Amino acid sequence: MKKIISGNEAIALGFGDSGGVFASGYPGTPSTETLEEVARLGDVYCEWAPNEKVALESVIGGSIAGGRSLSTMKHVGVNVAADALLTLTYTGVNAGLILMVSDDPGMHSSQNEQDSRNYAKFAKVPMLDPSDSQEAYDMVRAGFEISEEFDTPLMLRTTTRISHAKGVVVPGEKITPKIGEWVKDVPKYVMLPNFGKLKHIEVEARLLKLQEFAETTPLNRIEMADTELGIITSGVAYQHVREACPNASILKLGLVHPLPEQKIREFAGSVKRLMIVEEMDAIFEEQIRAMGIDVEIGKNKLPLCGEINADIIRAALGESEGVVATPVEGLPQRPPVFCPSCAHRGLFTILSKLKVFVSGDIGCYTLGALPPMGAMHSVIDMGASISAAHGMAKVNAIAGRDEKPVAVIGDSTFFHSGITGLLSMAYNAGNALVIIMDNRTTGMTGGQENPGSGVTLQGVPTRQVEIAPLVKALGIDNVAELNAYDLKETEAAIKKGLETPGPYVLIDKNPCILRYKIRKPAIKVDQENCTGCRACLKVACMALGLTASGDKQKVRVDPNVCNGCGVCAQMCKFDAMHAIEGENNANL
Ligand SMILES: Cc1ncc(C[n+]2csc(CCOP(=O)(O)OP(=O)(O)O)c2C)c(N)n1
Repeated sequence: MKKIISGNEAIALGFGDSGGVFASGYPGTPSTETLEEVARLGDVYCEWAPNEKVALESVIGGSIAGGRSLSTMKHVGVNVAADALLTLTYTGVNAGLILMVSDDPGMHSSQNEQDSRNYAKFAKVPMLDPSDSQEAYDMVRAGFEISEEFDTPLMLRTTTRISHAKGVVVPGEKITPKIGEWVKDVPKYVMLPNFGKLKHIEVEARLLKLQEFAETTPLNRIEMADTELGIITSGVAYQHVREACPNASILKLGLVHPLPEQKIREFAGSVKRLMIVEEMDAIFEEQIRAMGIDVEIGKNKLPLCGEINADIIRAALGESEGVVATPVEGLPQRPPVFCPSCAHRGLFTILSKLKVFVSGDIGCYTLGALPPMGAMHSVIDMGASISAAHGMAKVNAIAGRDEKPVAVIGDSTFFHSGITGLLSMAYNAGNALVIIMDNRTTGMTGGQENPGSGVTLQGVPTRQVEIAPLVKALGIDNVAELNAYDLKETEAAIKKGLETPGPYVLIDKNPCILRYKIRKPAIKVDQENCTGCRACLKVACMALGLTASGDKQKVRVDPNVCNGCGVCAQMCKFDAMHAIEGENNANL
């Protein structure tokens, strides 16, 4: 039966239909919905891991135990899982293993713009790159077969447009899961140097076999048309090529590593001009040029950064001037902001006031870096807030500077990779204040469960990991609670943490209002008392605005947006903002 589904949904369905047994991943846009969809299938076991390395290692175990396994993550997640991947390529698999990785060209929702095709080359593993939802589905099914036939993990790469755009999928026949033998095979799975050396030779031989396979597999196909222009492409770029150059001949690569050299030579020899259209890095182009093939148009005309579209391709061919996006004058700026009544707002209001150096992390709280808060001064990768703050404190001490850094991290990020940084701070006698915003969810990626939320991906109640005892067990003596909705209390707690020598941890346990659907009555502004001083606007809440009142502009609250946290009211020195009677808005 035909379905109209996204690439992520198609991959989940393909996994279920391929007899998939075990899936594990960590949320990250644009990959997140894949595992959520696997959970919705209902008949396949899946789970959120605390980070991508754990996810990949868990599915390695699943494959060794004989079940077809899938791991899902965003591009930067592969950096976290790379240690496992780079040796998994040596051990190979028992049952098929697919690592799905979603790239984000254009950085719609990421801290960098990595091209995961580099990892396939680096790890010497096959990679498939679908161009629509049907291919995403089919490539999961083909991927398990390739993985098992060649005894290799396989990477399935999507980009944002493939993961999120919907298309028609006609599913194939469902395979009932067959769990294979759980075999003890020391030379295969124990990567001591002696076994590893032999395995490396096998990996190189496997790559040659995969190259032969690449020449004949229908995953790579030539669509011959006008021979004036030939284009080599893959993934979503194929769709843009079809739109921009409907008459061109195309070599569409589905298996993007390793490349089919003979097929590429044959194609290049049959067209007058050769163009390579690939988003981000010049991975095909470098390899094809190294084959001694003349490429007329590639990264000399196409961008290395951001997404490609049909206009950009036409411009590279000299058929149009290209479209330069010019911002429309006079539109109001709408930067991303904290949700109305998010607890992060109170915290950053105070951090901004105290003008401390904030070593930040990745999550909703990263918005604390934006104006008017401007209260986050470094953000690198998940978990870096704590370890970087530790390094800053050490150098500050050497330099004789008396300033203690503040690290801010969310619960999911703390579980992901903050724990080891804090362990180092305790062990190495560090001196930073660490604030853990434990909103009991992975907010930034849409509110996924995590080890602190008390529920699994499959909706089953489970052990809820408490952060305070964990922090104490890591060797931190000073651990206190914080209520970021109470500005005075927050300021006092932060000052105490800064004045106390050594590592100090504050934990805010206010739940995410969006994830837990917390609703409170709106704040009202007493127009008589409001002087229009705008102190309340410093909390950067989208429920607040200005309204003309006589010759003044006074503050108004949009009751449809306000969620009654009362943080703005605490900024008012003129008693002009009140919670609706009978409600204690400051304690959600
Ligand atoms: C290595 C890596 N994996 C995944 C992501 C995607 N991601 C961004 S923030 C985030 C977690 C945010 O949750 P939390 O720390 O609890 O903060 P919240 O958004 O709830 O405030 C995730 C999974 C990423 N940026 N990097």
